[in-house]
Amino acid sequence: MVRTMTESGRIPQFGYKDEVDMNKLVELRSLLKTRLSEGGVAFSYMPVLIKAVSLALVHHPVLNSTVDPDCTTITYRADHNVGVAMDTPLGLIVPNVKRVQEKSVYEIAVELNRLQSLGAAGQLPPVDTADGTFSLSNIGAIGGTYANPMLLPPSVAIGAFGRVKVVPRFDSEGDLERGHVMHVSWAADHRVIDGAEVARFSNRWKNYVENPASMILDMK
Ligand code: CAO
Repeated sequence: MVRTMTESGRIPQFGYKDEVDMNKLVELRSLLKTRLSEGGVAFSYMPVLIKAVSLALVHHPVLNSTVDPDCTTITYRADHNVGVAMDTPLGLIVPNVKRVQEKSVYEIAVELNRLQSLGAAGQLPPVDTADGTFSLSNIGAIGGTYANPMLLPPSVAIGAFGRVKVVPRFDSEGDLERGHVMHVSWAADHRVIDGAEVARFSNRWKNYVENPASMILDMK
């Protein structure tokens, strides 16, 4: 953490934050969670949030690139190896779900369960932490609303999720209703990615998350 975060602190980072309507995903998860738990698979919001990242990266591949330390070479990565920051007994570890672009949401859930069990036991092998191309930090699993995530070099983008909260919202008729809201905070390497690209990526990701049914149109 000392080495990686010191290196990260030298990179000019662009921050971008937004609010996400989680109503449909909360409903979808409660439907699928019971079914998956029968097969022993824990199903949180993360598998869907991770898949939505991959679907959005298809349209914004620069966010899935890596750069060398002096930022003279940028490599666009074909695989979406999405790292997930884990709070483990050994401290912060960021294993990654490999080739998310080829995986179903179910397969991502199974892989996340595997990584979480190994992380909790302090037994994550180096292969699971190597070669991440994008990172996510679900700090909302612990609490909080916003975070300023820091890049994990050589990757150039990271997102942090706050806690899903129940809040009062107005519907399209102007009537008050119960809403589920989550905040997302992105950071990107501003040497290679401009802010508008981060905003467009975030909008596309947010659209998938707010309308999870739309994801099936773009899944392979
Ligand atoms: N808002 C509301 N509920 C949340 C939530 C959020 N943002 N994130 C998780 N939950 C819920 C889950 O849905 C699950 O609910 P059920 O018990 O009803 O199924 C429960 O909290 C436990 O989830 P989890 O933590 O086991 O699973 P996850 O896939 O959501 O997250 C992991 C996995 C590894 C990301 C998380 O456990 C973790 O370690 N988070 C901390 C990350 C961290 O330390 N970030 C800082 C890095 S920089 O120092």
